[in-house]
Amino acid sequence: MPELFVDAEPYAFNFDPDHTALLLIDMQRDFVEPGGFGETLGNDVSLLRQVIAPLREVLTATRATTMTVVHTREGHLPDLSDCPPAKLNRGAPSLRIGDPGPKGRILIRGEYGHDLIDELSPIDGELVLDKPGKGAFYATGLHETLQDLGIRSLIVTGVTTEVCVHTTVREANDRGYECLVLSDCVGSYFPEFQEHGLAMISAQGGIFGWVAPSAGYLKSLEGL
Ligand code: C5J
Repeated sequence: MPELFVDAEPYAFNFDPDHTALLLIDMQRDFVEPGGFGETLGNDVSLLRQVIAPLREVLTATRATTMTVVHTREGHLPDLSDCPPAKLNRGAPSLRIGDPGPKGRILIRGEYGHDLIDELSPIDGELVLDKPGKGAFYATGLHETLQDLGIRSLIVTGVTTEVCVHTTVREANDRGYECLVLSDCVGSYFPEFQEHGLAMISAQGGIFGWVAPSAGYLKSLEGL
């Protein structure tokens, strides 16, 4: 497989598609649709929906390659045994994790609101990982799975930029993965966090990784 290049910040990102996975973080109804976890925390979920169209394009183009695709879902077991009290009791949301909401129990596995949005539904052969934390590497076996597949680089997308995307990129960086974050395929409820969250990844010579718009990634796939 040829090495591909993406024009990125702070400098070109190169990757071998056979050793690269596309990661879609938490594109769940609970975060991007009204009546879910994101809204119970007081957020305007419409801001995250801008990510859906470019991410769909990225997913479609990636499916035409041999690359690995991994979807994650943040959520908890119905008995909440994997939800630490510190997470359950944090803040003053209108509904807490596990409470019944319009899309089912908030952030609970198996509920309608917990599942991935229709626009980005996984297909056969794609991995779907349930995670109890913000980072995709915590208590999921993701690292072992990626190692078994020979993955060295990650194309990172999903929500939210400063929470689960950032936590995951930092975890990945410490485990030796090279991460390219697609700037228009990650979203935040806070425009200023979006801007600064992305800047923090590529600053200091790429302290956590690389950042580029999806157009650059899509262009690189034309080299296949
Ligand atoms: C949050 C996430 N924001 N997926 N989760 O609580 O970023």
